[in-house]
Amino acid sequence: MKTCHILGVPVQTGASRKGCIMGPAALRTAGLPDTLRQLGWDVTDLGDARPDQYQNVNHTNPAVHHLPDMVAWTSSLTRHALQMARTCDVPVFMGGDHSMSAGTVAGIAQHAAELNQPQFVLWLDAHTDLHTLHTTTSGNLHGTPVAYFTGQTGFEGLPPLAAPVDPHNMYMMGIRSVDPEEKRHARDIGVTVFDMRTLDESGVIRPLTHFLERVEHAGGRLHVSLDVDFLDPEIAPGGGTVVPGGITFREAHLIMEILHDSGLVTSLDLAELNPFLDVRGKTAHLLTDLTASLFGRHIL
Ligand code: Z70
Ligand code: MN
Ligand code: MN
Ligand code: MN
Repeated sequence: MKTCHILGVPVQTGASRKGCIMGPAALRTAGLPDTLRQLGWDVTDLGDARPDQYQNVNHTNPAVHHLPDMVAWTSSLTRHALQMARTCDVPVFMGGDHSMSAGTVAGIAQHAAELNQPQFVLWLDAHTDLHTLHTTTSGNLHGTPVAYFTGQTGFEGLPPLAAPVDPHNMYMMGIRSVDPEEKRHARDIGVTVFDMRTLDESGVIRPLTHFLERVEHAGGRLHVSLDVDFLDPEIAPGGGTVVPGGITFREAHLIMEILHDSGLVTSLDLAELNPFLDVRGKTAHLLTDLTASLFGRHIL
């Protein structure tokens, strides 16, 4: 039986609106661990992680806020993710705002380096989250994890990375809100972005299949990071950032089913669920069902 360890990550200080702290509780209430058990997985819920001891860290960009929180969460989550990756088949991280991924991906990538396998990341989001501490104008640190774990400069005070993810192994889908500095950064470092125009023109299957063939060919490990705002706000109202024109219910399930069939996914983040903004648990249930599709639920 394949094993899955689940960790709650109640962090909300990376976002502008409070509420993601309740994300792990909402996903448990929606039945995520039991849903995966019913699909035949050996599931262990590790409970919620805590941030490490807070340090005094300041930054020259006055917009940046809650940097000590991100530092404390990143060091804690890097350790947790490494340990989980060593001890189970597929770690799942229930956030929490997307700043969580600075730590989860850093730890996951460290494990891939131990195994001498390349780490790939599929970033499912309306945003590229490619700011550094210097380029962010909102100061919301959930807009920075990708630049951090790909090893970009401009993260003074954050833990040094043991194994940065190669930007060439980083694919993004659903992108439809990118700040000017992030555009420059995405081009400069060579991240592959399938924006909404690309998905409208070619559908979701072709870009995804192309990506999965690359992962398979390279013998890579695959981390999937799912931000609630990847999905259209009509089907996923429980997110803090409303960006119209997102992925539909059917596209989202299809993506998860194709990912499952590939057999390549080795870890998962569920980020940015804000139960305070959700409507009768709709988004928590949708994330649970999408995770079920990723873990092998079939219609027939
Ligand atoms: C914008 C910023 C962001 C998520 C919003 C938005 C960042 N680029 N990320 N919601 N998940 O503020 O830096
Ligand atoms: Mn995000
Ligand atoms: Mn986003
Ligand atoms: Mn490369």
